[in-house]
Amino acid sequence: MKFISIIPLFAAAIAVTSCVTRSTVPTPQQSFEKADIDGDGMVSRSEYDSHMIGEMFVRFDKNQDSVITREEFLDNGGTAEGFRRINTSGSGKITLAEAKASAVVRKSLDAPFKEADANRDGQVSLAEFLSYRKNALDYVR
Ligand SMILES: [Ca+2]
Ligand SMILES: [Ca+2]
Ligand SMILES: [Ca+2]
Repeated sequence: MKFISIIPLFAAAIAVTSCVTRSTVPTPQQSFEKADIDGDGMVSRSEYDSHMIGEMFVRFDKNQDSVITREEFLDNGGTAEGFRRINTSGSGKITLAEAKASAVVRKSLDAPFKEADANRDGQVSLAEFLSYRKNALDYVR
């Protein structure tokens, strides 16, 4: 629970994407297909992590320079402590590689993944994904 409070928006990441006003907003099905990197029709935990972290990264990186500064991180509701823990290099900028390698970030996805994986088989199916996304949207609204 401690990890989740450090990066509050990660849990709602799936829902948030469709609220963003952009011409390229994917449908939930397109998001699922994008997340399913190996195309086997299921999103594994590592595919899920990769996809979510990528989505969140884009959202946090307001000026789109491919790094997240402390300011950008805090602007999105992150904490200074969270930033320090993810920015393991201490450079003051989080890269996508750093975010994906971060145990803190991955840990913060435990709860949303478990929630999405309704039948607990360790994979998220399209049906589970759509259902989770729908519930998450209601929750966010
Ligand atoms: Ca897959
Ligand atoms: Ca940036
Ligand atoms: Ca499942």
